[in-house]
Amino acid sequence: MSGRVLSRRRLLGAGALGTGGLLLSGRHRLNRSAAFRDALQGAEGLHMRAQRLIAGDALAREYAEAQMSPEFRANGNRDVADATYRQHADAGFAQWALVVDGLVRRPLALPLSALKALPQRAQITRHDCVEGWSAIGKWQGPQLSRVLAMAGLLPAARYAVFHCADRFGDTPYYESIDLIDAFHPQTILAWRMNGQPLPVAHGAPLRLRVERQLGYKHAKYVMRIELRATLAGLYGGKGGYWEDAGDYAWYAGI
Ligand SMILES: Nc1nc2c(c(=O)[nH]1)N[C@H]1C(S)=C(S)[C@@H](COP(=O)(O)O)O[C@H]1N2
Ligand SMILES: [Mo]
Repeated sequence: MSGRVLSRRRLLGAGALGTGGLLLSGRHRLNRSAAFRDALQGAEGLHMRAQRLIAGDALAREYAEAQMSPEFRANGNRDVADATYRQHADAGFAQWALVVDGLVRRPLALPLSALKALPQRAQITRHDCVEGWSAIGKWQGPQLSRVLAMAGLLPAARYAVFHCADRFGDTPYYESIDLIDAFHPQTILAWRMNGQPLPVAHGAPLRLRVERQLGYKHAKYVMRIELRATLAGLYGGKGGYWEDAGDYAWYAGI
């Protein structure tokens, strides 16, 4: 049995949601119900601890090529207005580099060529968006753990924060994960999707895949990874754009 046995749906129980409620309704609709919101917040800590206890290092399910979705929707921002980003995109990201900094021994600036030269992991997984759609796609890139090992974490590092090139209004998109997910074997920095270089709509040149969590955690347009001791003091302090703006859960394990 997998860790999915203790899914959020089960922990919340049919009582709070009605049978299949979480599956059939979009997150925005669910958010309107105060009862649902309370149930989610109350269950969240339990859910995270239970998944960590029981699933431990369990892998998200991986699929066969034949199961890949014919269409993979692009969601959220599908392009980036930032002038520096646009210049890099026009140049095929040849001059672009991923910054890794914060609580690390060796801050890095890794060009795409360096990320492609690292040992690669490819995985076919299902992406679940809280807006009510899923798609199965193939992702490839180095494991985040390799990049973090190159940078060398300082003892106080607790979170990896992904700073993105895009914004909603004035607010940049960002996301964060703890070190358990950062070092999970399926957590990769994907530069390839479905056998092609990552398209701009899906987060070129680099996006996070953190396969045991919901879609909004999978930061696209990752420009910088910052290692931090705390999420306090960063934007709204809740660890992600939607966590700050939309009351989404920081721990979005599925
Ligand atoms: N930088 C950035 N990352 C993002 C988003 C975004 O708008 N900007 N949207 C999130 C959401 S809600 C989802 S479902 C997925 C969508 O990824 P896709 O466009 O490859 O389908 O990206 C996530 N990561
Ligand atoms: Mo999403």
